[in-house]
Amino acid sequence: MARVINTASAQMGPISRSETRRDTVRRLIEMMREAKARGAELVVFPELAFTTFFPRWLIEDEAELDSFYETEMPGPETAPLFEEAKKLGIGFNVGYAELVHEQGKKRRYNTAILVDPGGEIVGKYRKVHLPGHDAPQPGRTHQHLEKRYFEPGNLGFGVWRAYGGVMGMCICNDRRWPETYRVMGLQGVEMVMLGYNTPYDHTQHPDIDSLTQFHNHLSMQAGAYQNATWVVGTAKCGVEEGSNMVGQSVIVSPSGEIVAMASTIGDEVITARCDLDIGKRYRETIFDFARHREPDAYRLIVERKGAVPPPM
Ligand code: CDT
Repeated sequence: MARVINTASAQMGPISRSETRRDTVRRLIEMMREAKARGAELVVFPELAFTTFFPRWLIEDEAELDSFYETEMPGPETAPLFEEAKKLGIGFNVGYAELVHEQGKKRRYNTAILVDPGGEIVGKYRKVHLPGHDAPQPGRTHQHLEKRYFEPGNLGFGVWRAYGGVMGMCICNDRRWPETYRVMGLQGVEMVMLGYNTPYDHTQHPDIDSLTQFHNHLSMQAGAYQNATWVVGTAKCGVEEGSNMVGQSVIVSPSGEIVAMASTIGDEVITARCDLDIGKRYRETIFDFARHREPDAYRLIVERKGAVPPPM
């Protein structure tokens, strides 16, 4: 019997700094309803989906900074999303800024969760690859201070048995790193869900930045194909507080092909019928890791430690 997850990616247009969580959650619920009406059982929302992308500013007042984080999930303002999911019988993946007290310290993470159609959290991931800087950079119109506002995630790249398959999560910049997908691929991942906030000016090198859309898709398509997994990538996009961010949210098949793509830079739901067994065709042939990978050879190269090859 085919193992199909009818999946939606719910792209968001900009969230202004003044928009309340109540309003943002309302937008998410509206897209969740549309996803359900179109037959989806799982909907993937963006990174940091409840607020504007606050790492673009230097925020020195701690109380103000804290106001962008969730201290509980669900909390009073996010609970309606969970309640609606339960009512509709649809699961979701969503990203948010997480503030917790761990080992006697205040800790901040860029986090995503997977929620089942009963409204229960079944998995949590904390972003590992944090881009940008820990201090403001002169001459930039928009900062990218993720290294200041978050610690690297301490939960690794786990996978979860849910939705009849093996599900994994990563967040935004993680999608550019082959290790992200491979660590989950080695655990048999069948669908990787991720959200992103990607400004067009993220490197400040115009020749690289003009390739932002290409690199966005290249990373996800390569990750999908090379690890025989579905990848669902959901943007927050459009011009948010003056920062122009890429859209083109996609659902990518284990073949590496894009099977659904957003065509606006606003709130938009796209859907696809994701047959998990498509991944098996690749996992049992060209990417049969057990038969074809050569971990010992990779280890030799890594242990040499230098980029310079040894003399002949
Ligand atoms: N949010 C996030 O990780 N964005 C990065 C671009 C910013 S780099 C300064 C990304 O890789 O899309």
